[in-house]
Amino acid sequence: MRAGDRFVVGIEAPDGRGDATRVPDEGPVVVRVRDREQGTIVRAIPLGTDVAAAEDLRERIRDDLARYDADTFVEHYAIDAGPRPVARRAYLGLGSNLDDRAGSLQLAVDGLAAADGVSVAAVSSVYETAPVGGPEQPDYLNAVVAVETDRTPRELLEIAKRLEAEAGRVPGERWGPRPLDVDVLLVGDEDVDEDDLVVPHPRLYERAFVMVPLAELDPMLAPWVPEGEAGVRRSEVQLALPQTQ
Ligand code: GSY
Repeated sequence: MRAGDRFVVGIEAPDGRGDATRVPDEGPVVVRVRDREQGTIVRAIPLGTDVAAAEDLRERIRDDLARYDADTFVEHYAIDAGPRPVARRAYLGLGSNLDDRAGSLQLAVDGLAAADGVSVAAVSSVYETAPVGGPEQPDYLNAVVAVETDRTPRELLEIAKRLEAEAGRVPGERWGPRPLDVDVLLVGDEDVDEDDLVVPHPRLYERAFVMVPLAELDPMLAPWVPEGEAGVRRSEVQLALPQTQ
């Protein structure tokens, strides 16, 4: 959980110098901290008419967002961040085509199970799949994991990025070979459309290497499943469902 990703800070002032319109009850100039995912105001600090003080405060809060973890920030600013979303089912796609492919997929499953607010509900079979897109590269092992989670899509993305880094992935060519890829495919019925995060995953329905394992976990989610689709065949590798989570 990174504080900077969960809150946004803005000034609301009557003369057009702020980020949004004024709310009359709270005075002319107000610094507001919003929950980034939900857009709700979690703290409003009225500053009278002092726009310069509001700008200073906004900068200080932004610095603290970058400096503190979310829990410290919430405590420091006496923020009521509201209830966590209820747990819902999410699906993550796993892929590996470098080094110890099976080991990397298992590392991802274990890492998901160990993450706060995530429990692994089911793991699909593992498939040996021909690479789609990118340069010439080795075949992939692919699987899909179902989790129960109260994490937001962005928090799941952060966990995914952390697991990829732990498996030795370094930023490289787009679509190029990688020891581990963890894609956030679906999170309940949430829709997210941000620069670096789109859920449902934008290429979900085009990719047999995702649809085939996803159909195994929930056939309703995979309306077309290319039985025996070229390039996707079941592997002998089996992933273990973590025992303690
Ligand atoms: O998007 C995931 C990485 N990736 C894969 C993959 O996981 N499997 C196959 N078969 N092809 C892929 N091309 C890319 S990029």
